[in-house]
Amino acid sequence: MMVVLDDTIAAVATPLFPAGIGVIRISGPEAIKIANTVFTGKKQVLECETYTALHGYIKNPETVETLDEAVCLVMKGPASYTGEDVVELSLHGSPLVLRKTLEMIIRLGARQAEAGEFTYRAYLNGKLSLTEAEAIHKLVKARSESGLRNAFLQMQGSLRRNILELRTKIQEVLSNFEAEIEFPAEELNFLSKEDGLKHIKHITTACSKMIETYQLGKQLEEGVKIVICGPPNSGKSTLLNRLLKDDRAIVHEIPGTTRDKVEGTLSINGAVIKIIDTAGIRQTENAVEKIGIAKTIEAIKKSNVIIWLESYDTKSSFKENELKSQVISKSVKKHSITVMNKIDLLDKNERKTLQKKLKSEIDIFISAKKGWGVKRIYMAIEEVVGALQSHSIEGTIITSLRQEQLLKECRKALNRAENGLKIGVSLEYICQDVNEGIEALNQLIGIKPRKDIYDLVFKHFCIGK
Ligand SMILES: Nc1nc2c(ncn2[C@@H]2O[C@H](COP(=O)(O)OP(=O)(O)OP(=O)(O)O)[C@@H](O)[C@H]2O)c(=O)[nH]1
Ligand SMILES: [Mg+2]
Repeated sequence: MMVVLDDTIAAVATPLFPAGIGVIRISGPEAIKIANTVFTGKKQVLECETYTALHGYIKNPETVETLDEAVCLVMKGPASYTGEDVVELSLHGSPLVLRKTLEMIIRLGARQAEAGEFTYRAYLNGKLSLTEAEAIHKLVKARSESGLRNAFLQMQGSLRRNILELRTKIQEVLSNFEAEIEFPAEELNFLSKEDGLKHIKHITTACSKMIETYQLGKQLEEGVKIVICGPPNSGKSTLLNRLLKDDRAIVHEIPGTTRDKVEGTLSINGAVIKIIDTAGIRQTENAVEKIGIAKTIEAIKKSNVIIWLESYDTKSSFKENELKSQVISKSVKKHSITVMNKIDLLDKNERKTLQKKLKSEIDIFISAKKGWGVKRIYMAIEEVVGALQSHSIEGTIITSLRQEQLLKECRKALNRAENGLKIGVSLEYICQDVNEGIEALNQLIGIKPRKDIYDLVFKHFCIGK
């Protein structure tokens, strides 16, 4: 996108559907003049002090027709969101009136803002860093409280601070190496090879830790995915309905009822949880069921937590036990909760014997039909989510693919430097690698950013942001 900062942009900043109020934002050198023409209050907009709100009316300057009652807020640059003169007109939220008013503003010389252009200008004018801009986008889009909290932390600059710290550490290593190249004969106290290696290792570990938080950030934002899987007829759909308190999935005594994935959303402690019911896993010749099972395996791969549900009456054949261990072993890095269902079919003594026998294999015994033990499943989910959330409180979490890729670039460059040091490559080459690491971090926080940064970061914003 071409950046012409001497033009004035405008957009409706609130969603275009009937609402209490709707806001039109104008930014640029002509913002105040244009607002003065469309808005008539007790005072001229031109005479307003910065950060004052005026009550008045939106009028068509050509026909003098009054369109709406409004409040006009004037914020003069540089102390405004974009750093330029900004006017926000709050109207009643009629989409038609908002659109007509915006059209007038555009006829008076403003240009329709592109998506994210206000924030892009704020960034170009040094009002916020790249990572803070990304955080604003996340904040507007956040669907869960944890996602919101993380976006807010990032907006306040915590990610930027962490990256800057990391960058300082790399720069220290670099300047040591450079000094050694410059003054090879001097008996100065440069970083020894061992210490250099130690520092680099430290930095790559920090990069890795941040990279790991990407998945976590995504989970908190999009929702933690929990898949219910297990043999056919074990009561998976019954459990889904029970957890959602809704008749979402078809329950039937015929094994192989569920073919497509059935999903529902829960909110536990402010986190969004997506629960997915899947086709029962077994060896089958039925073509449709086979597709269903393939979908189950796919869902397991994409999930964060699996609930393996079996029931004491679905006598697992040898093959199915094998399938179970395959599923569980595929999920070693995930949280898995193993559950035994239909204990209502047993009497008290049988139940006790079964629980004793399967103590090491099964985490929770339930009856999905009667609702017994289901609270313990909620508790287990709560525990997993709590663990995820505590991470987000402890440290900053990266939330965009762009951030993840640049951290990986940094780590890769430093790994090269590390290997080079180990095998005695000359320091000039090592410095090149270290420099590349620094460059990746520069890109991340927007120091000397690439030309396509608008496409990478701002394009995804909504218009008016
Ligand atoms: N007695 C008893 N029956 C249950 C329980 N849970 C489910 N059932 C019954 O078991 C049968 C299968 O239940 P579903 O929920 O459809 O099982 P599923 O695992 O989704 O089965 P598929 O979709 O075929 O893989 C139905 O007749 C349910 O009513 C339970 O806790 N106790
Ligand atoms: Mg089912």
